[in-house]
Amino acid sequence: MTSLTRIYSNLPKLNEMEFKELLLFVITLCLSALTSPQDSCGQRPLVAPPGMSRIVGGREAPEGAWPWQVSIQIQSIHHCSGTIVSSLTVLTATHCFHKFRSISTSHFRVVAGLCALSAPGDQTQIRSISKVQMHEDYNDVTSDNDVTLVLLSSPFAFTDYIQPVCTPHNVTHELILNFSQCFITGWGSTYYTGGQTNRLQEAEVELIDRRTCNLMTWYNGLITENMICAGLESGASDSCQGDSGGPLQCYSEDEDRFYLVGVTSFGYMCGVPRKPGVYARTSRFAAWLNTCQTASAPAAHGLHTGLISALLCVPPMLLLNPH
Ligand code: 4AZ
Repeated sequence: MTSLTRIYSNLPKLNEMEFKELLLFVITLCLSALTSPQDSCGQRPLVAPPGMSRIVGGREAPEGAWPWQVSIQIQSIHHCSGTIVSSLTVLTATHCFHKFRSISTSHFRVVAGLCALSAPGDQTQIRSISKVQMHEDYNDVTSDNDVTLVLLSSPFAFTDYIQPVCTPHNVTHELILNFSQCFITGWGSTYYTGGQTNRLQEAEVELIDRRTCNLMTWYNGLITENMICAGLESGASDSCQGDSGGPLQCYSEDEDRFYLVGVTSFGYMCGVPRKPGVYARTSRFAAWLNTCQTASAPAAHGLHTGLISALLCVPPMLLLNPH
């Protein structure tokens, strides 16, 4: 008698077909709960909506202000930032991993609920990485498609200090969200060639349209449709070395939520006039993100892919005719 059959026989009220359907339903529910974006996303339980606030040109972030921000570390040293998009997945930049392809993922870790890099506290959760899914079309010369999905070995438990961000469904959705304010955050330098900062910094930035950003005196055509520029023309607010992979997040007043609009990618030095930070535009990667998250679900659970596929793809004939 197989263990599955034993379970069936212990559930006299369910016939085989009903049991399989129930199992299928429960598995699908569990996998999607862990890897899909949450219904509750982009909200920060500890901090009020952004008021008149005005990295480079930033300030220390209040505790719990950016609960989706994580530090991706190599042997416990901050390497890049990332953003929690579901309890099991973190979005970051491909250039954070591309040069380190030969380093085993076991040397990396993802740290959430962190304010000071040197002082992880009671609110901090640390996870190892089970898979790094780099964008297949990443171009290390142009930085096009600079997005990578990091799959965690076990899920983050959401708290007031650890929450997922929302992601736009597509470019149209990004436009209709009509963002009122955007912020960049990170532990990167506060000036070009400077060191990391210990406490998380935040700075308000403006989204800059691609036509302006591609002007000859700005980036002269380097900005692809998969990128979005953000900063100030003066260069007074900018991301810098060490901020890579981190969030460009914008607040929707209508929805009272934050959306991940960009992933910190590159820029000409830091804080230079007409050379704003360049971010991978998340709305362009919504379909990729969905596919990746769905495809990674079985791996995330250390479950046998074949078993899961078999369960998820129970032949309809079998369901209709259990005997
Ligand atoms: C970097 O090296 C980097 N000013 C990130 C952002 C910017 C420049 C450099 C944008 O990680």
